[in-house]
Amino acid sequence: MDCDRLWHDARLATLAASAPGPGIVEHGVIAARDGRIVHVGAAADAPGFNASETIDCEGRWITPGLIDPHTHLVWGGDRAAEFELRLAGASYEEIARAGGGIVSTMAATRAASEDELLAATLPRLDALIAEGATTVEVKSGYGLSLQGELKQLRVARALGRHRDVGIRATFLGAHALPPEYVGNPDGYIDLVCNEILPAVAAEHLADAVDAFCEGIGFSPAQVRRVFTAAKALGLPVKLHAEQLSNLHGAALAAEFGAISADHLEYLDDDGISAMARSGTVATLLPGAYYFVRETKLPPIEALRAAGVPIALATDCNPGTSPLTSPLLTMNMAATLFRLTVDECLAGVTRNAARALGLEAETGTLEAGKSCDLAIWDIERPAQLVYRMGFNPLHTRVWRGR
Ligand code: DI6
Ligand code: FE
Repeated sequence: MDCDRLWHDARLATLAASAPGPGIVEHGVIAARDGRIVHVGAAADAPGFNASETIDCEGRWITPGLIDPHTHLVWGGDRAAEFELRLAGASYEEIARAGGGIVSTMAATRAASEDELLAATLPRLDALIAEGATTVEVKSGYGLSLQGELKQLRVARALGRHRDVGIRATFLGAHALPPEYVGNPDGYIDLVCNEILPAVAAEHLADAVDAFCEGIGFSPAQVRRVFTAAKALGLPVKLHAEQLSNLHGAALAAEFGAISADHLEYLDDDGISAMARSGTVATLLPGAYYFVRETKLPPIEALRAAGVPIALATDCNPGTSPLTSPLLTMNMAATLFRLTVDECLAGVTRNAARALGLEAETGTLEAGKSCDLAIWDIERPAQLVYRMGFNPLHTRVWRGR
């Protein structure tokens, strides 16, 4: 078999859905051609290879490249002062209602140029990449105006030209109410649906549409309008649902065939059944749970019982999760949410791909998929979840390189 590159003497965690657990293959090989995996499996069963380049992995572990399926990576300014207010006793919701929070980041993001935003964002992206991320979702939602949202999404797209990483951009115009529309949230939703979203779609700046369904965000009726507009433009939807309260957002998302519903601490049984029926991924964000000192756990056992796939993401944002570590995200999911090691691994690979609608493209080590690999200096996969603040990445491969 002809190939460009062949990795051998590796231990594989393929994460293939057809295999039990993380799909372990001892003495494994992976062959790639034109950026795609053309063969993966045990060396003993492999065909003969004619490879341009052969890489001896010396027994290291290979997993799929990691996927961070929920970030707000592009923002201007900083919220460390708000963090100090919270340490002094103010709650996240109090700060938001007092005009801080998301709206303060909006002001700083509007004030920054595209180049400034790009320069502020690249170090955050680099931190994800340094831990083996090969695909990262990036949301808008700090512009909250036509020009502001377009600017943020253009920066998200530019990230993929400045780094070797897959970027999925998500339009989150319905993230918070901008000051111009205080008292008139439906007027802002008109702007989102009738002006911003069509402009975003015309420039192909978004791969999906999201909204923040919450008391301090938008109502289910308003989200429904955004989703209806997204569907009319052929864009898949996802939702920030049940983070701080239960507005039955997950069920609404499922009704629209959402690829994911995210956060979900206050998710109820009806929401779980609806997600199971629609195949909507539950994207859990333990960094936000930790950082806002939430105490209500997402209903992990019920999600498991219903067979809802669970993905994990950093939710990297300046207000509730200034986290740029997929590895620490896994550790938090295990420690705080009691996910197993296998669930954590699937959460940042196979299920994260599904949460982005990329399950045919990446997220597992299988022939036909993009050759996105993370090669680790570890003795067993549990070490990726177990340690805190330690990065055993040896090599990262994106699209075969
Ligand atoms: N939920 C969150 O946790 C972030 N956005 C959202 O809808 C918070 C964003 C921020 O505080 O800046
Ligand atoms: Fe978020």
